[in-house]
Amino acid sequence: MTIELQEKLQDFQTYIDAEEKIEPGDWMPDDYRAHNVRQISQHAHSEVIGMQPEGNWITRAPSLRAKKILLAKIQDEGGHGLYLYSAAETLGISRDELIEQLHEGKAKYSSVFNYPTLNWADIGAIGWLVDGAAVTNQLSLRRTSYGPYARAMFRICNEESFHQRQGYEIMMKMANGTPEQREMAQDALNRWWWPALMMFGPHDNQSQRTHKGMMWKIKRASNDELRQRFIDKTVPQAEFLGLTIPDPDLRWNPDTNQYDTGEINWDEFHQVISGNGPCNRERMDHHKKVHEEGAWVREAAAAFAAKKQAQQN
Ligand code: FAQ
Repeated sequence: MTIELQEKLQDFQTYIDAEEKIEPGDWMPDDYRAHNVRQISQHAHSEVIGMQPEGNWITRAPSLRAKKILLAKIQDEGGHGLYLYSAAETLGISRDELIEQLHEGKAKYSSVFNYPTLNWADIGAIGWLVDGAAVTNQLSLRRTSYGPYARAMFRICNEESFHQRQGYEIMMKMANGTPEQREMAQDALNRWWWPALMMFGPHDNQSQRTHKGMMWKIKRASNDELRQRFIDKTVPQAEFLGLTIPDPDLRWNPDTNQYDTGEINWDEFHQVISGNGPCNRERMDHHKKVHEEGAWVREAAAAFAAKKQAQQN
């Protein structure tokens, strides 16, 4: 490494340590750029693929009110994907390349969206637990060091908090409904609890990306810290619903002032992120199909932009 590069890297770190934001035109190490492209694009893919499990229930929502709320929520998730793709594009990669990486399996999306939604209670559990986990992570990402990513997070967090509450409302209705509805709510919690905990990624001592992510303040809290924060706020919410968290080892630890939990099934996690979860193939096939069907929209938009550009010249 040349002395000039060493000095640039040091200045960059000093700038980050002073809590300054890195903006698209600023000099940045190649690894910093690549780390952000990877994380932001995987985040964007998660938002967009995450529309599928819930989209499955729009036509079967139990009331017009429920349908309107679910439609709005799913549209929000699509919007989050768009903000995030735009943030990634400021790092010099095109939307087409990002989608290609997803289709070729080079880019991941959150493991949690590879589980099926079997009934209406699952829509409540997704809002409560999946959006609840997402917002726990995203609140910390509002302080991420890359400016466009941090700004996208502010808006996204406001919407995710509403999503969490709409999910909790569904769970509340079902948990206080008929014995069958209550059983559905408990069953949904049983199926979504562990996948929600897996959203935070491997334990800190197994997470290869955490060190650099934290050094560059791209990540502002570690996987385990965020998971614990989520557990500590969600367990009392389950108690309020009168539902049981499906973890026989869960108990309050007065010494740490936190809940202790059982271990996540990491084999299952690795299976899901390597493409072998219950719905991986279905999610990706659907995305590819819809992407192909939408080719004419992209062509029309590109032709319109080119025509406008020609008129301006
Ligand atoms: N699923 O070394 P680490 C939402 C990968 S948004 C799949 O710990 P890092 C909204 C990881 O990418 C949910 N892959 O990595 C919504 C890395 O792979 P790579 C998404 C996972 O980056 C709600 C490898 O394992 N949120 O839900 C997972 O330091 C409802 C090693 O892991 C974000 O993306 C996983 N669970 O930490 C939408 C937030 N965990 O790239 C619709 C931004 C880990 O080396 C409905 N992302 N991996 O091939 C992050 O905060 C971080 O990237 C982590 C992972 C925490 C996900």
